[in-house]
Amino acid sequence: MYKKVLTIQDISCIGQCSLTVALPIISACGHETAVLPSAVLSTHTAGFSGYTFRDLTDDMPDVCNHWIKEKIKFSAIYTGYLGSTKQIDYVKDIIESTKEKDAKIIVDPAMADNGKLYPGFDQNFVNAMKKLVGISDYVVPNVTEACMLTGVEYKTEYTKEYVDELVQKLLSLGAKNVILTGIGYIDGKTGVVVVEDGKYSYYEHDKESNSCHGTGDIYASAFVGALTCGKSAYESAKIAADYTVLCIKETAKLDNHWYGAAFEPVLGELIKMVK
Ligand code: PXL
Repeated sequence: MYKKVLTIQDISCIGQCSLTVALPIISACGHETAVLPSAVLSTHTAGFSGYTFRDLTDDMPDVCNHWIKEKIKFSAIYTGYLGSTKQIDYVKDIIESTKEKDAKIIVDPAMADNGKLYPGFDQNFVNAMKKLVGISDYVVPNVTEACMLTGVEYKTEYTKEYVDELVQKLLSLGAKNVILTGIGYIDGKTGVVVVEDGKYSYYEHDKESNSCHGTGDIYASAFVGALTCGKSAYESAKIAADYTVLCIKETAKLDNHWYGAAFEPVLGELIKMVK
């Protein structure tokens, strides 16, 4: 069935992240993709300096009211990088007013990585994000984001018990299902922990030696695309992981492509995987 997905995240004009990744990936999976930019930046904030940042928080109530007037509804709503703490309340209102009855709400709490918040975010933003996570059907954090949301200490080496604590605390925030990315227990491997309807599974795969910026957005977008095709959370998490690995391998072929991942040349592979 032809589904309508709304994604709310920033436009980084340059940087292969957020909307410039989500829109092509979800479209390639066969879904109509509506966008609500949370902010417009000249580039993303990781590695560039002097970027512009146009916060679109104040436009959101009018956008929401217009969509309510037009009776616009979505079968899935996926949020990523948001522009301000105040905006998170508006995003919650938009979700409540525009979701179809059985719409899936996917929250990627895109705010941190490698133990640190992205520039411009603070504890108030984290606290507001906890509330958005609380209304999600699927939350898709990396380990850093999971730690910030749950107050658990960030570690780079950990046990299954540590991961279990993160998962339980994310569920107690109100998230119905958890997709925890970047979980590796042994050298050379990484993977994703999926807790769907209370059932745990783990998809482990080889860890690529190069890492790229923007892979979290590629991962979450492919997950949303596959999930909206009717795949289970585990299947969607696996497809998203396999696709992200292809993107990282593609990027490794390039010289000095440091700011994002070359996801476009392998979109055809994603289309085959979600069919
Ligand atoms: O990839 C996450 C992301 C999205 N949007 C902006 C960012 C980042 C990560 O740094 O800076 C603007």
